[in-house]
Amino acid sequence: GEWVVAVAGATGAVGREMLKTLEQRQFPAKTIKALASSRSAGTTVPYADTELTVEEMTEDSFEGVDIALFSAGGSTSKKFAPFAVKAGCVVIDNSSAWRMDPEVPLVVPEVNPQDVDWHNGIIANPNCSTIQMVVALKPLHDVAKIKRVIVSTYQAVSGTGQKAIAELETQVRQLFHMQDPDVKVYPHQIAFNCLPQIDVFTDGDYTFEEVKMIKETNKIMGDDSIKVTATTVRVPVFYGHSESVNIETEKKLTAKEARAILAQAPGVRVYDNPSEKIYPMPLVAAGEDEVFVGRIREDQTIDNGLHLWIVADNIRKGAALNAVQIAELLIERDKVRVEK
Ligand code: A2P
Ligand code: 11C
Repeated sequence: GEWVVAVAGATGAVGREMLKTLEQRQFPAKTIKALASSRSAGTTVPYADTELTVEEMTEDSFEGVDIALFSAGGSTSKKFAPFAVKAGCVVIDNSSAWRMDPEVPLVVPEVNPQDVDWHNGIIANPNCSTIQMVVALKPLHDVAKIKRVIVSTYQAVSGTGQKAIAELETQVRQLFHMQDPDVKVYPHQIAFNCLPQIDVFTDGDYTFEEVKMIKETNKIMGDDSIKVTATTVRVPVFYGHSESVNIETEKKLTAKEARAILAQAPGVRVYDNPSEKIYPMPLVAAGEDEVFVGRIREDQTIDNGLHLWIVADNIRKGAALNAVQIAELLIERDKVRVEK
């Protein structure tokens, strides 16, 4: 391989999947640096059939690095990404730190690949629940122009990271043994429950996760006229976010037409055969690359409306895979450099 790659947050849920994805897609890496906090410096993480020794991320970690995949939290990105860019490295950042910055492209390769061209050193990877939704909506928007989107999500705990995966596991075990569950990561017990709060509450009593879905959709689709409203819910699932998505389009689309469009769409797998009880579920999508779409049907309460049920692996297409695809795009479009 040709490129020196760093994974910042290599010990986390997304960082580990980034390493796995780089390997599986045979990314042309010459070397890979695994970076995390001082807490895990000296430990190892698996890569291909070897182990990489984790180094503490510092301001000097990026000398000689071409591409850095960041997934170490927003404040860590804010602090370290500028040093990486100064060292001439292109940062693909999975946190929410830079996404709405007008100088930073927000990219889903199936939707807006051209936007990588105007980066100034940082490219943002969207929120997982936004990514899977826009992969399915863009091909319908191109044909029928989406006017309005109403989405409700059913999001897995892995979206919160390693500690939330552990919390659901622990709570299930504790409840099975008639013990009081430890509630640390989420504001309420997550085992056998649903929490209609993801992230903090902001303006108008929307949560930050809901605001992200709204704003990021407009930025990625390059169309502020699409009206989006969202309710985001955490459910006791380990891997795979599900979304009930209702759209209103300018031009009429039948369910059959929508199915045909989606069947041709990059990154989408139509998984929709009600008579055989075939529809997307987290247990179907987990570990897969595609965005699964099913339950495609016409909304009978309006003239031009459709219902979709969209499921994807939030750690994979929702995070690690999308970031690696952006890195591949940079190489393809000859943009692995920072314009000075
Ligand atoms: P560490 O394991 O050393 O704490 P997750 O999303 O699964 O919680 O993972 C978060 C990732 O971000 C981990 O790899 C974690 O490393 C890393 N991280 C958190 N804070 C920092 C920091 N200040 N500097 C570098 N890496 C960090
Ligand atoms: C979740 N969507 O499932 C969040 C995780 O902005 O990248 C990703 C948070 C983000 O909790």
